[in-house]
Amino acid sequence: MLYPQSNLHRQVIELSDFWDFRFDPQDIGQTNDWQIGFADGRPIAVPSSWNDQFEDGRDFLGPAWYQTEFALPWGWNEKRIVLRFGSINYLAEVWLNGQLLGKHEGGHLPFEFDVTALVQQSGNKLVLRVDGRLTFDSVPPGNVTGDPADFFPSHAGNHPQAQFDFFPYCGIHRPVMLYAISPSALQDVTVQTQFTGTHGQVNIRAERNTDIPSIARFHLNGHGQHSIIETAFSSDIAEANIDIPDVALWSPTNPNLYELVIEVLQGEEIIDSYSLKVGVRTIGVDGDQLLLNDQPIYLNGFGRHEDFPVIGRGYLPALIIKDYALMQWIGANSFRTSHYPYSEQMLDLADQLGFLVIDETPAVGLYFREDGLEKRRELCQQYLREMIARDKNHPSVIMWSLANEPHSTPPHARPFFEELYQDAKKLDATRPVTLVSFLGASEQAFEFCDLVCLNRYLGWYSQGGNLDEALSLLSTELDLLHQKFGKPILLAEFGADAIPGHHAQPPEMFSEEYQAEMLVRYIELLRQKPYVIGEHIWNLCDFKTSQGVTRVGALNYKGIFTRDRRPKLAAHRIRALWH
Ligand code: BDP
Repeated sequence: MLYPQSNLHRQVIELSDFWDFRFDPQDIGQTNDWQIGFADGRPIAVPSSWNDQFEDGRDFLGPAWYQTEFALPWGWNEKRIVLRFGSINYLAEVWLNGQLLGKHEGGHLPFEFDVTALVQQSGNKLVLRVDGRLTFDSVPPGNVTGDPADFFPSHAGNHPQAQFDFFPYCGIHRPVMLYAISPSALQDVTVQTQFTGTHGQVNIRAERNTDIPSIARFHLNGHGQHSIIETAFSSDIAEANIDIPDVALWSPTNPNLYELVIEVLQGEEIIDSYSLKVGVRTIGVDGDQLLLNDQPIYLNGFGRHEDFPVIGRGYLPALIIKDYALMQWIGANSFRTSHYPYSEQMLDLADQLGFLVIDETPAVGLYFREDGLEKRRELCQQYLREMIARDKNHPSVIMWSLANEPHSTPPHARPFFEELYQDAKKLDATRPVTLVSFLGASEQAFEFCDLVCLNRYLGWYSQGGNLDEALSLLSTELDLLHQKFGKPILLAEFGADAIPGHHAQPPEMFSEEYQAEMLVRYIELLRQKPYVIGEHIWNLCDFKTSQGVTRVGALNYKGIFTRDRRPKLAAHRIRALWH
């Protein structure tokens, strides 16, 4: 899926603004024809979560209604016009001028509709019904009833009820865009790269929805390279392999990017053009190592969240810049998009700044009771397809994560994830595929995943306050896991809550000293294990979650920065280790 862009042949406008909004607790909107337009709306900022914008409705998860009006810019006649939503949590239904365009389930991933036949020059009325309610068969799930053993550890008593530990923010979270392209424009581009010695190669596949005879012209520029290659479309596909005799590889220390421009020509006329940044790099697992450009790479970084006061999970460009500044200051080289795909801009900057990203689907807190399993399977497959379609061309994305902490002990969890693993490999054979688990040796998916990603909180949820015992257990477990699976291990989460300003010497739980000591001692241990390929601290920043007895102020305090991005003691200690 191509991110919209503006150039001589394409134009994009954003509909981000103040829209009209209504909560609909009795779910009467559809029967009262709100899809045509509704009265008594109040203003709301788009994009942003709705939860923290008002004095009422913080814990209300839906349904709710949005509406706005728009006119087309000058010159869009005879273009294909597409309406694109970057992320809506969780279920969106969309009407344009009273006509249903369609539905999309699942937040954090984009979807779009061709609106050419429905859109007018002016006075267009766009209406959305957004439902953030979590059900036992949604992914991620919420309001799961039944035997807690099926989904331990559970967040069942928390409010609002979700099967995961972050606030279930709802609403239109990323920009809404309207774009115009030629009816025979490019629909998709896939770039894969490889190299031998100093010789690089970029393989490009361009796709469109028509078989009108056309030529694709590929330009690749940068780092002394100026190539132009032309190939005729064979039906709807055109492919090119571009050689780079003296390649500037992409890596965290040298995030070299080339500029690829693809033009589509009908006769002499250029009818479309699309540009993309390309980083030439390879990634793979070999024995106990993770190899970037055939060299072992060690990941130091974080599990994170898209989360900030007032805006919730809404797109906030300055926050993206700030988080990269903090990660650069501390010396991180990587992060995981726990527990859902982050914005496209986050990945663009990872490409540019040289961060390695484990891209995770929204499948957090999955459980394996039979009821609803088919629906959960379809949603997981859909999310995986959508995530790979969106993110496949980013050099920064080095791995796909199928899920976080599924409750995957039942035997049928194995074929469930094996199928997803195969799907991921079919969609993209160039990246390792993993799953992040707390189960350890009993995680069935570790048998076929390319590497082991483990979450551990010894010294916190167990062995609380007793770091000597915690570290000794961790050491034994890591060795056993390595013996059993024979794969590299990433400690994908470890951490302790620290209330900012709370101190204790000797260190005690919840103090900044305890958090710092626990993280440093974990890292010292991990560095002694040759098969450990990385350490991802949980979490970069404190973040909002549902209310419950283990979450003071409805925050998870495992950040080594506060929610407003100030360092705790641990941040300074980790910086000394990572530089
Ligand atoms: C892990 C989860 C993460 C939680 C963390 C915690 O993967 O989402 O926030 O525990 O308890 O199990 O802090």
